[in-house]
Amino acid sequence: MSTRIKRLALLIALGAGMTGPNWASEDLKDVLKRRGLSQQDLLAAAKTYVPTGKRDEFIALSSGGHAGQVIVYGIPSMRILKYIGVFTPEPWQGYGYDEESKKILRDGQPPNAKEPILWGDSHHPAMSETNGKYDGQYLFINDKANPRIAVIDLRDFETKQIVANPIFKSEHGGAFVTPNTEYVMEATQYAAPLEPNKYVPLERFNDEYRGGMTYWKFDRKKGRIDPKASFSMELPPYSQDLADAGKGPSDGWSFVNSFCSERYVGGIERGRPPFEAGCSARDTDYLHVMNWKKAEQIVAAGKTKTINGHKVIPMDVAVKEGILFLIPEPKSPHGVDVTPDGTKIIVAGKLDTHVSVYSFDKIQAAIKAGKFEGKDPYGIPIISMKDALDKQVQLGLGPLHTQFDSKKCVAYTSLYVDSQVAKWDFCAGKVLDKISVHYNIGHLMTMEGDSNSPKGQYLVALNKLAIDRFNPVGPLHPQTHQLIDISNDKMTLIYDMPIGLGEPHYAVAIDADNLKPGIRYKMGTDSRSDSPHPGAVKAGSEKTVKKGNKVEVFGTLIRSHIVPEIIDNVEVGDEVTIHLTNLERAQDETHGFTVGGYNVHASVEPGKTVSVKFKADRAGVYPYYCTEFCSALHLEMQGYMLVKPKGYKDSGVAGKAGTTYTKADFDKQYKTNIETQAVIDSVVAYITSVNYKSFPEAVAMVEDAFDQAGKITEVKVKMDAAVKAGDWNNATLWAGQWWQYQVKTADLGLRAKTYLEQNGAKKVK
Ligand code: K7E
Ligand code: CUA
Repeated sequence: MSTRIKRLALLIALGAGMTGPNWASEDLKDVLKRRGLSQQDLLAAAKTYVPTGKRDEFIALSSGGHAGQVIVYGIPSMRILKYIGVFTPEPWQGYGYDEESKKILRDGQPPNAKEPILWGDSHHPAMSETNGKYDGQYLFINDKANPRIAVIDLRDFETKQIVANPIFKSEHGGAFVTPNTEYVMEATQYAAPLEPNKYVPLERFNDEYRGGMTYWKFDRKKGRIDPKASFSMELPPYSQDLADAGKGPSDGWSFVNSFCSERYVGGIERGRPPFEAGCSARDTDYLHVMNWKKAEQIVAAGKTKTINGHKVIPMDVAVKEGILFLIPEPKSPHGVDVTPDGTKIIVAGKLDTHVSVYSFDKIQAAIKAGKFEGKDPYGIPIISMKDALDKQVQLGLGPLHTQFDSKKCVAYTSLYVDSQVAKWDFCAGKVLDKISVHYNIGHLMTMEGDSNSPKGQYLVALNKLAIDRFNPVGPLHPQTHQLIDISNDKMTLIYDMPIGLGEPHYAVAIDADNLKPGIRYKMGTDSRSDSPHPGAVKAGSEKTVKKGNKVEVFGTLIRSHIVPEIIDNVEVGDEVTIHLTNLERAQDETHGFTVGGYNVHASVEPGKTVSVKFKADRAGVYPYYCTEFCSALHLEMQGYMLVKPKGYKDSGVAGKAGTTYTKADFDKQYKTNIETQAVIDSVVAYITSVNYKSFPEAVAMVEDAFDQAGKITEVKVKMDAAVKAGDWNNATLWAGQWWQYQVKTADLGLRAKTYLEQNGAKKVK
């Protein structure tokens, strides 16, 4: 380096206010050394790092476990994008704090629950499919503790519906979808009487406790589950576990594992060995094989019984109609996964070192030939294991779940006890590779791994224990998702992500290009019902209506004011409903709303209308405000609700205004406005000098800027009238409002300008 350039570099460094060690001059080698990183680490970082402003290839939707939420994150960066409120209130999104979302939680209350259930044990998300492929439209997820299935619309990532299972007391085998999302499957876990709130002593377990599989009919047009068109198949009290739907050649069939086919009822306190002993005594349990397409016809033919308003195919009918079969499987199995080509069903048993690969063709051949090894106590025909098995492959200790690669015959199985992932070939029946994970892996997930055409590339290990992986945060450790590169023969671990919500059992990941979320709602939409909101109003039509003891406010939100700003016709004991429409069209201009002390909160995204409702049961002064830092004058986005005591009489004493203004104040504000206009003009000049129309993001900002500027005319008319009347107070205030619109216009204009400069906008003539 020449002395001149060195001196120049020094000058620049000093100019930037830098003293001490010049970190900016650190090169890659220095950083590796300082941070103790290996070449391997560097490679992993390069594979996962997503530079600022760039986006991820895949979007994962993970169960939020006990938090009852869905966690959305990007792959390979593992950056968390959102938590979606599903089974539990989520304050940021106003989920459970506004009327529309409260209704969803209310409608999804289990029939045997009295108090509102405020948690969920969410396990398995499932992506909607069209012809066996992820279509990016809907996500379903189950709640094991309070048998429920939720529907999330991926246009806005909002929960639209929760359906409570009418007959189960516990479930696990959901949500799994059929290849065209005709049905969302939900299987029981712990058997119980199917009627709600019915007492049956454990002694009658075999006769009156039942398991089952519910087929929830999904109405694609409405984007909702149709409970009336849904049905269940009654199953023996065998603790049904995980399930999967057939695909390709096995489309129309469904499979569910079971454990405790011993039908043991426990009772340590009765001097009996515990469940764990009695439920794993036999060598085998049963894989249930069920024909849902035929079941559909049986339901249509009315061969069902009705329990709690829900259609159920009794076991004897299922047996008689030939839609229910059992196959022995190594004891206490867990995952059952249909291969992408639909020809094989892979079952992994926690207590067996093998995975069992069943052949769908062989199963069908046995059924056709009527070749059974016997019947279970409920008369269900049993296909022998040897007649149905394609092969067993020894993988390691505690195999649980299996996922698939884009490469033919390649599968990945989690090994819980070994804390490993096994990569293996289910056609050749051999192990290809193994990698250690940290620790005790449950589910694993490949990209679009449940579809008929998985994408390969990455695998996420969803581990049960973190132990020593992260900075300690007390006895309750974070949950961990580990990202593994599966694009080569050898698997490599490339990222550890702690998740501060537990326990995230399963996740699904979709190619980011297959998702097409919106950025705003049609003006006045109730997002939870996808319909026009009756409380929506346009700008200028805001009103407050009082009928008897009901006060209803039809308000709007836009940077940076709430209309109305004063709600003063409320008396103690009145029921207050506030509908708010966000008039913004700009991307990411969300406003929030709350009234202190009333446990209400709304997140109102552009175009949305939301209602909050409460009983004003205390007299007093209640400030309300916007809860999202939406603009420079966000803090001023405020108002007052005044709740009068019953029969309040005003003393008639007039108060004084906080500040009054003179002509000099007006002149000063006016001058400022003229100067601000010059700034706006220069920004406009820049924007129109480049090809901004080629940038949709910039176009949206420019449109929004013009929206804001467009409001100035009306304000100026009011200002002029005040000037004419010599009312300097109002003239100054209206001039101030004019300036507010200018500030917002300038803010957007500058944002658009920066965007254009950073994205290489070109000069036009
Ligand atoms: Cu294996 Cu609920 Cu799918 Cu957890 S379950 S691991
Ligand atoms: Cu709107 Cu802050």
